[in-house]
Amino acid sequence: MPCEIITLQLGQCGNQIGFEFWKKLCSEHGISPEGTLEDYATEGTDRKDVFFYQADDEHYIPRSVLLDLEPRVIHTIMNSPYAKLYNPENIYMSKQGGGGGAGNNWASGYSQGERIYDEVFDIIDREADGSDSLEGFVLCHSIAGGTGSGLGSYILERLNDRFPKKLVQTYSVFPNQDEISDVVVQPYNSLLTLRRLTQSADCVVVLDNTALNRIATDRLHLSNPSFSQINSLVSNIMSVSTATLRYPSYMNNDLIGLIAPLIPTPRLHFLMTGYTPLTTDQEVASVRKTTVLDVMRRLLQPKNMMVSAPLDRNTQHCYISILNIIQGEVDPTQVHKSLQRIRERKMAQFIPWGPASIQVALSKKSPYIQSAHRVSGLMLANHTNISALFERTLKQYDKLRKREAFLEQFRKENMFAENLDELDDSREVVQHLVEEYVAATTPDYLSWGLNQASTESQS
Ligand SMILES: Nc1nc2c(ncn2[C@@H]2O[C@H](COP(=O)(O)OP(=O)(O)OP(=O)(O)O)[C@@H](O)[C@H]2O)c(=O)[nH]1
Ligand SMILES: [Mg+2]
Repeated sequence: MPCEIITLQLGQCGNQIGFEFWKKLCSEHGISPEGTLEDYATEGTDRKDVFFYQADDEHYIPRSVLLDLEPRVIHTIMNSPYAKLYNPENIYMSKQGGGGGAGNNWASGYSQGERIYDEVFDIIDREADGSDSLEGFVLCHSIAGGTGSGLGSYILERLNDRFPKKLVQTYSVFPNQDEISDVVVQPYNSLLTLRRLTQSADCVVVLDNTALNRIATDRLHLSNPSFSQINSLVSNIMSVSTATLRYPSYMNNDLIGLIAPLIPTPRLHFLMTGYTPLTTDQEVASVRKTTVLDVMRRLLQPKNMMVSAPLDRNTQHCYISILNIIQGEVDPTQVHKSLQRIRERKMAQFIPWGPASIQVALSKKSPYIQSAHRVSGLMLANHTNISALFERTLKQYDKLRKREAFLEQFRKENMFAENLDELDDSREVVQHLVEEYVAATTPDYLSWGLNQASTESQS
């Protein structure tokens, strides 16, 4: 069962969410911040080797590469109790450009990628060679800044050339739309990154800062949530969505087994997530015994989805696929009954061109962590209205582009010096992606796809 995964964390956001992810994995697997096994964590049935490897002295090391074009965030990690966890050879902070980052400029991040290619891929190749059965890569980044977006785009392309048979999954943070950003070129950065996420990734888990902030404010009652509060929601999503790999049972125990059923056609590979119950849902715990049906029902409520796209049922938009990862004290016979109830009540609207089904994975969870809830669930959903996020980016992009605003910074880089074709091409790819999601709401989608394929091969 080949299922070793290398994590690449890029830029401020990528490294900050990566840091929280590793913290969480350590606590779930009983690994200390120095990488040694805690006394209470005698060899269990979990699979630590998916994300960690063991050094000669047996201590655990994350199969992780930390990259940034400025040193601040990685320095913070190196001054934390987890400093000794990481392999220092896997940390790359650029000295190019004075270590000043990519200044929120995709083009700068991308061209610095070209310059540091050898050094970065030395690390990635060594890590790949060191694993016994590498299944793929997980890349963590934001799409709106300069490093995670630009360097991230460059690395996605090169991973595809260099490891064409390996899976590439990303956890991609989309910017908060409710806050006035000081990054005026955000729509350019996002659009250019979305092109690579469409063309060079196998699966993108969308982490939407707009929705995460709203959930933290409205549901967790945090006023002005900090990144670290938001990131604890994120690390929860990341840990549960990898739980079936780390605590394997008979299904979904490798990355391909997890994502293939969710992604029936290659380009529609952007997933949204939902989680319940949130830690402050105490009302729930105190009024009844949570059941699988409760959890699955709540996962179908738009308010529990961590995405800022309307999911109401009065539109043409629908689910392409759903995987619910349920943890806790679950009676497996309840699963079947719950699915039946959901079907009878038509609680979820599915595509008209494929099997409409909710998959359920019952996952073990860490024996070392006390949970306040009997049953909890994470939903990974492929829903056509994820395209609302891309449409929003297109709209914002068009506004800027019409005024030719803030393009000087981009023109400084080779790629944009002569013309702006790269922007136009990216716009076309993203526009086409939106159209494909709309087509997926109709019964003719599969023949639409065939037509597209034949026009593409003619042109
Ligand atoms: N959820 C979350 N979002 C973050 C975090 N840090 C930054 N962001 C978001 O990421 C975007 C900015 O990207 P950064 O990751 O800071 O930029 P970078 O990749 O370091 O690129 P440069 O600094 O421009 O070189 C904004 O939309 C922020 O809201 C974080 O820790 N958590
Ligand atoms: Mg940065």
